[in-house]
Amino acid sequence: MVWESGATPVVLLTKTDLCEDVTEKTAIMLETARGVEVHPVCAIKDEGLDALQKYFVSGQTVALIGSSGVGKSTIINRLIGSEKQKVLEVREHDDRGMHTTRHRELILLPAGGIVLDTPGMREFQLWGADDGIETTFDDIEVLAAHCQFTNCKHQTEPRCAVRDALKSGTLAAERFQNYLKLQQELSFLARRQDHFAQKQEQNRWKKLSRLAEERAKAKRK
Ligand SMILES: Nc1nc2c(ncn2[C@@H]2O[C@H](COP(=O)(O)OP(=O)(O)OP(=O)(O)O)[C@@H](O)[C@H]2O)c(=O)[nH]1
Ligand SMILES: [Mg+2]
Ligand SMILES: [Zn+2]
Repeated sequence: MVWESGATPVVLLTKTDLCEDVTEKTAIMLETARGVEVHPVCAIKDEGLDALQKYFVSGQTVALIGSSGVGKSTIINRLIGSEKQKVLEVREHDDRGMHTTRHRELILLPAGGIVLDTPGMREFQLWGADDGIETTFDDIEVLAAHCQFTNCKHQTEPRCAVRDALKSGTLAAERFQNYLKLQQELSFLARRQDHFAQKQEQNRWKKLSRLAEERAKAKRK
C-alpha cells in the first residue's frame, strides 16, 4: 500500500529493549517485506536511531504510521531533541479507541526534513495496491510467470510453478498464505469499489430523472 501511494516504505521494529531475539525478528521482517529496509530501534535508549538520519533530510517528508503505542511520538521526540510530542504509557489504548496523538501534525526537524506524526491506526487497509503486491511478492510473481496458465490461481491447475516451489520447499507455505490473504483482501476491495461506483451511477441517474420530471411538471403548469 505504501509503494502504491508513491512513497517508499521503511519498517521500524521499535522497543528492541523488550525483545530477546532482535536479530531473528529482523531477519523474519526482511524476508516478509522484500526489498524494504528494516531497522530495529530503541527510542528510550537512543539505539538504532542514527541509521534513520538518512531518511530525515531536507526535501523529504516522512510519515510514521503504526498502531497506537508502538512509539512513533517517542521517536520524533528523540529526533527533535525535546519532548514536544505527548507520549503516554500504553494502557490498552487501542481497545478503548484512545490515542495519545490525537491529530496528524507536520513537524520541521532541526536538521531539515519534515516528519508527520499520526495517531495510531486500528487497521491499515489496502486500496487497490496491485503494484505494491508485485513488489512485495516479486518472488511469487516470478514463479507464477512459469505456470502453464497465465491466469493460474496456483490451486489445482496442472504444471503450476508456484505449487512446485511449495512442494520442493523453495517457497515457504506461510509466505504463500500471506500472498493469498492479500490477494483476497484486494479482490474484496475491488468488489466494494465496484459496488460504490454502481451506487454513484444509480444516484446520478435518480437525480437526473428527478430533474427531468420537475422540468416536465414546470412546463405543464
Ligand atoms: N520499553 C520501551 N518503551 C518505549 C520505547 N519507545 C516508546 N516507548 C513507550 O511506549 C509508550 C507509547 O509511546 P508513544 O510514543 O506515545 O506511542 P505512539 O505510537 O506515538 O502512540 P499513539 O500516539 O497513541 O499512536 C510510551 O509509554 C513510551 O514511553 C522503547 O524504545 N522501549
Ligand atoms: Mg503518538
Ligand atoms: Zn500456478
